[in-house]
Amino acid sequence: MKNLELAWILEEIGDLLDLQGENPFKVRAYRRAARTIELLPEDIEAVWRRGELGKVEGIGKALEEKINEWLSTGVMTYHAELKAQLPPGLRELTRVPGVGPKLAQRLYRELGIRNLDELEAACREQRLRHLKGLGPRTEENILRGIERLRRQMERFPLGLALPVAQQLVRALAALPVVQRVALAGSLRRGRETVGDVDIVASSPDPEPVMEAFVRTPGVEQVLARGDTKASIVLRTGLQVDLRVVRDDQFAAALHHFTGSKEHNVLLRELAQTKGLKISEYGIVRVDDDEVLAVATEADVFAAVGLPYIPPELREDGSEIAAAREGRLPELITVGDMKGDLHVHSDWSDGLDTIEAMALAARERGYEYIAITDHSPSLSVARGLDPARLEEQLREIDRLNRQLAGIRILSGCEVDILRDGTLDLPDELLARLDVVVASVHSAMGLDEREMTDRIVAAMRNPHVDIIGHPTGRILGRREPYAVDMERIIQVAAETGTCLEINASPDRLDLNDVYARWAHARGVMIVVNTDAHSTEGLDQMGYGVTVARRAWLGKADVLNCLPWPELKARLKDGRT
Ligand code: DGT
Ligand code: CA
Ligand code: CA
Ligand code: ZN
Repeated sequence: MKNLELAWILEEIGDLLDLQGENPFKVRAYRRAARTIELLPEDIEAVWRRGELGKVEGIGKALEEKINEWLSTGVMTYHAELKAQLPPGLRELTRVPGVGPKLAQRLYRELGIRNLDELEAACREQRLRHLKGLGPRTEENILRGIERLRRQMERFPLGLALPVAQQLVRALAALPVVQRVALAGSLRRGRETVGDVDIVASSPDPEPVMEAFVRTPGVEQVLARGDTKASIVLRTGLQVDLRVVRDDQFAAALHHFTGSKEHNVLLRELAQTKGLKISEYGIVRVDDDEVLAVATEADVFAAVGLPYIPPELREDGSEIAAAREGRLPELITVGDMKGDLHVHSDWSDGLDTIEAMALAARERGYEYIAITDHSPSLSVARGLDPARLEEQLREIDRLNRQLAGIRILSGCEVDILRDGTLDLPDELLARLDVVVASVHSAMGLDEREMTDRIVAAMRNPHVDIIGHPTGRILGRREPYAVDMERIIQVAAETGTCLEINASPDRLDLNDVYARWAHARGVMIVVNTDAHSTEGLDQMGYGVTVARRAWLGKADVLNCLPWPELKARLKDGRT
């Protein structure tokens, strides 16, 4: 699929037009088209071949021609020309908090600043304060923004890297000379951000594999290309490393390049005590230099007397001790999920009807799905007032009578107001199956106020779940100030569940907090917060976080069948 690449180009056009001070409607049109194409469930090339580009929402005549040119020639002249008109680093200036396109343009015109490094130098040399409307505070803020941006730019969010990496793996797997191919590195371990993507393949003939790899669509730069190793950088800035080995070396190589480094070091030490030497090439008995045959990763672990350790646990080395002592958990899998307890419908800011969401849940093998639309104070998301929520309850009743094979639970995602109260009356909350309470406003409260606010919500006898408990958006918004230790303690006391929000730009709780909460007796729930039927497919990201938190299916609320789930909810206990 070329959808992501095309979306990326359109997004860049939007940014470049914005930098040139173009008409905001035009700018927005490109950004909207980018969003549509990114979310399009179908391959854009297939749509194009049917001649139906013009039918896609937001693609007018002019854009259709540009896409047509790009799909048939690989070049979009308009994009190339726009890019040539501005220095390449200018776009990244607008990613600094507080630097919009207007300011970026002025900095370029008036001070000749073309990229982040030059902006940083200009701030340090106090040159910005001479521009009209700017002062020493601007320089300080920009410097702080650059520092934060640099930290974020070094790593890629899992949600961006994984689909691209899986596509590369599929393309390599399709080559006849490739025997086995798999993701490795931090991506396979499911870390929420990755430094780069690592792929391991086996083949008797690496050359054509390397050749195909460096010719991947969207490659901006080939960093290295050897007999067994190649590195590329994609236009999005994502680096991908590929190693190609002989098939009898594959398992050892996969294990090695999956890491983590700490895991590898400790495993090698353990191997040494058993007279073995583990390397990326295989396992050798030190006495007689005999090479042990390892066909799978399980064989690698078995060679040192350990059970298989899933990649998500291979992090700080404590997993090796746990494996030796037989304390490895049986990790949760996507197949264990019995339902989703936080999704939105078109009654608030979702795209699909309740019925469509329910049918999509049934298709995914779920037993239940809770519709949790927003509450009234979130008016931007068309939150439901009590009257509309009552109406929704009737609609859910009606659908439950009509649909077989899926149970629709009534619910809502109620806003936790600044003072810790909720914006729907208790009598109404009491009638819902599932109540998720979340913070969506006043995120700048100090730690004490924010913690008290969420604690108050957990003490409400109808609140079952705290949604996205720390409020972070990966790469865009830091968590709000909150005392998680206390939140976890009160969650345990009140029997409130804490959510792992599976949306890849949230992953909130993160793995560390989720593990910690579980250890203190808090029930975890993994929800997608889907705003469309496709959003339900993001469950895997949340399950990955749960696996990294060492959770099994008994630790996660929505692995329970409905009668048991009901009994665990607050209103079900009384
Ligand atoms: P990242 O890319 O920063 O998110 O993290 P990783 O873990 O993917 O690290 P990366 O890409 O540098 O290397 C992939 C794996 O290769 C790493 O997890 C373990 C293995 N590896 C790399 N360098 C070393 C090393 O110096 N010693 C050992 N034992 N293993 C290494
Ligand atoms: Ca990596
Ligand atoms: Ca790497
Ligand atoms: Zn939500």
